[in-house]
Amino acid sequence: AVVSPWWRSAVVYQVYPRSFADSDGDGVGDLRGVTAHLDHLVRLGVDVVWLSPVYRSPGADNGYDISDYQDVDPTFGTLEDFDELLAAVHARGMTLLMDLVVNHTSDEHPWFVESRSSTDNPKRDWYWWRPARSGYVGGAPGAEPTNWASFFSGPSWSWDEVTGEYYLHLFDRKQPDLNWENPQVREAVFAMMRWWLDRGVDGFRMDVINLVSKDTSLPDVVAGPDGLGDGSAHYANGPRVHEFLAQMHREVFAGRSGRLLTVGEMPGVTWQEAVLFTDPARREVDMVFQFEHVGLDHGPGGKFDPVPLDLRALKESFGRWQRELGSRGWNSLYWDNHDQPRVVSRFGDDGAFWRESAKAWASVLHLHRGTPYVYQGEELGMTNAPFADIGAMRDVESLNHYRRAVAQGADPEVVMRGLRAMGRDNARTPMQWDAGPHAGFSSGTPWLPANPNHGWLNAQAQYEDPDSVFHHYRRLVELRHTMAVVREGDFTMLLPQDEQVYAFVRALGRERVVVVANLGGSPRRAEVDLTGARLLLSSYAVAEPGSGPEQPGGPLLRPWQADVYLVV
Ligand code: ISL
Repeated sequence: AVVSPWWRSAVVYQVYPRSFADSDGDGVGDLRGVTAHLDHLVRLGVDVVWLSPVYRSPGADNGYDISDYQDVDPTFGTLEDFDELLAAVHARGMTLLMDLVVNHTSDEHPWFVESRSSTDNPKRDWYWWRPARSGYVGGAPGAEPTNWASFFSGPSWSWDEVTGEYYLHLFDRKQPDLNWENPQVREAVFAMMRWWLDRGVDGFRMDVINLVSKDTSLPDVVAGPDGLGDGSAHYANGPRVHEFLAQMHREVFAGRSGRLLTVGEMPGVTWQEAVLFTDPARREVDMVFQFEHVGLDHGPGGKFDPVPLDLRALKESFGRWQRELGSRGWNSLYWDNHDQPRVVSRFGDDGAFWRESAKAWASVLHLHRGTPYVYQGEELGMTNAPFADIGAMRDVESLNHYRRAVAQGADPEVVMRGLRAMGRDNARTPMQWDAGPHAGFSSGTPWLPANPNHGWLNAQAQYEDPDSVFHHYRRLVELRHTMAVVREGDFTMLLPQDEQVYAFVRALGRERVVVVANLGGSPRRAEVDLTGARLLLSSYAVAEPGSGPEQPGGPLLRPWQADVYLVV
């Protein structure tokens, strides 16, 4: 029999170090802060820590712009602090993933500094340099080599005066794209990865790794009114991406032992591609982060023009991924990360039903088949933050979007509404440890203020409350660790057309786990037969008399009531 990989029973916890815990009072979280709070993760029961970037960086995108891959940024500490953290993680029986950001570097990385210095230096071809569009003056509007929009607003090419050419940056202008066509680039990346594995890390979360292979003919795309369009058809899941990842696997991971894990972050990945990326026989990556479900509330104007979530669309999407990655491949499961607004504010109710809705969304996610990811603070039900105005925001994506949208005539208040709902800073306010100043995050002034709700919403309060969101997450982790049906069971969606109830069955042998979740603020009957079912976990602490599983026609669920049943 095939032994199933260890990570099928694992839960991963993402630490965003800038906002987790500040040990030295400079207002920015750091590695010693993470080490000091590892017992929070132990209490929760997670298996793996994914650490967002701590490498040397000018900080244009909070560390996703790296200027030295083999050092720690002084804001976060030193390599010695890193080794201490790694040892402390291992001592607690957990493993640690680094964030691997190799689609691009910082423009201050020595590779790019050299590359931009002349057209004939040995590293010129390590990045994407192109002359201005023919017939145009370099630097003039519309002279960019392609009309692709950057993820962070504006063109994805910037003009460089020194050598009179443009360089490609799918993200900010301070994040030039590496040219993976050049074998030396790949070798340099692989050598760096081996260096970290030799140091003891247990794998990588690979930033936008499905964008590394571009269509080298760099075609234009259909453009919007501002002359820019979505170029992703020419760089997402590109022609050589599988070849590159297979080479990475051979040159970096093959032959290494231990509890290794690789997860590729892949905007725009389809399930068909995901099967190929994660089929163990192909030796590329263990799992991928897909984006379908976090795009369902993006409106006609994009992510900052949100529309209400249609639950049927979510079920169609998740159901399809569960089915198609059922026998080959493996799913990652997430609502939150450092790029997404908080799930309880986004899809739940962060007012009257804060607790129940946070738990309901947690149960739905964690009982799917796949590896769940918990983003720091999600296990407390942390919410979006009240940003007064653009001056209170820090994220480069939000700032660029605001500047460009307002310059193009948008109403600033309308732009702010989109940013308040969807901006990435919502996920980046300090971790709420206790009710004290700055939520116990820092003794100094935090780089982004703590959410004012930390007076009642904090870890300390939740440890002591058996009915807390924290203990609910802890129980979900425990279910995965103790029940084979949660890890390996088949998945069947129920009631696909119901607009408010999310229900499904996991089955393994004679065991069935049935999840019945009312994801709305009004009572709702779920037409699910629960004869003989035993309640394992609910979003409500106390069952309402007569509301049990045995009701004819299925249970009548209270607002945001999500129940997990076992049928044997
Ligand atoms: O949030 C997004 C912008 O709308 C996403 O498209 C995001 O940029 C995309 O998921 C890629 O994210 C990763 O790479 C970015 C970095 O800013 C994100 O923090 C990182 O998770 C560039 O490195």
